[in-house]
Amino acid sequence: MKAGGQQAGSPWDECFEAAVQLARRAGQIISKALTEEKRVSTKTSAADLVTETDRLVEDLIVSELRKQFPSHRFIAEEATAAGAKCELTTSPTWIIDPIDGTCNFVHRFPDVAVSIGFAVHRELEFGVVHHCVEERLYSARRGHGAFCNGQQLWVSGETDLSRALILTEIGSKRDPATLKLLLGNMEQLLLAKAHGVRVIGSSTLALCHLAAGAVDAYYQFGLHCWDLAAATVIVREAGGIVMDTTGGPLDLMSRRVVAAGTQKMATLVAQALQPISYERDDV
Ligand code: LIP
Repeated sequence: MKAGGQQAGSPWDECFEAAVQLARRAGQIISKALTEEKRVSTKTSAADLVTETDRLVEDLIVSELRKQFPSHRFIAEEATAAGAKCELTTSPTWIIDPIDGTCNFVHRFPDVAVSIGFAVHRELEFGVVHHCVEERLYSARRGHGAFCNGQQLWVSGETDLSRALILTEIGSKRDPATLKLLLGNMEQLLLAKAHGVRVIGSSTLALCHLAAGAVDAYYQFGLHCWDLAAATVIVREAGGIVMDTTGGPLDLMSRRVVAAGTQKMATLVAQALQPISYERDDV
């Protein structure tokens, strides 16, 4: 057995092992920096934050992977913010969020994670998410199951919205029209008598909670492909559904998602939502 409870023998073994090692190294840096003073800047809005640790960790992960896999391509959050093209081609591509939950990180709220996804021919092959403060390493490879610290994960089988616990995230836009839609969507789910709607500040970790069966559904408008790539493999390998908010197949660049333990729950949540528009990642 290799890291994360996976079997050996697939062409991307070496890449997967590199992702696990780097997620752990990055996690040590983030955990140490969590309680230290930070230099914080904003990106697309006053709520879209970045610190020197986001950039340091991204540089570490990308430079190490580039050395090992020089022909591979990269989509990484801070490089994209600095102007790099966000394009998913058929080439082997790493999709990296150095710190998912940067706002949490800035406030020392401990839900922060490193997220490393890997796609080939535009299909997600594996994902590694490291909740560094709690030392939980989530991982999944296509066709090999999903694991957290070696323990296999399974989604919840809940199909009734009135018994569901649902996670969502707020996203970076804060204009009145967006907030009205955002709160209206939560209201619809609460009117449908969902047990609760929660926000934890990390899309990646929200999806990992779904994979672990701790919540029944997750949805968001405004997230990015690097928030979603690794955790999508983890949810699917735990038996869950990850799809577009229209009910169609997931489009990694569309900045919207509904995920659930069952197709029925995913459909019910999707039907309750009013769309909130965000510019695609790949424009
Ligand atoms: C953030 C997410 C947050 C979500 C934002 C954003 P970052 O990622 O984790 O939960 O609401 O849309 O993408 O900036 O912390 O990596």
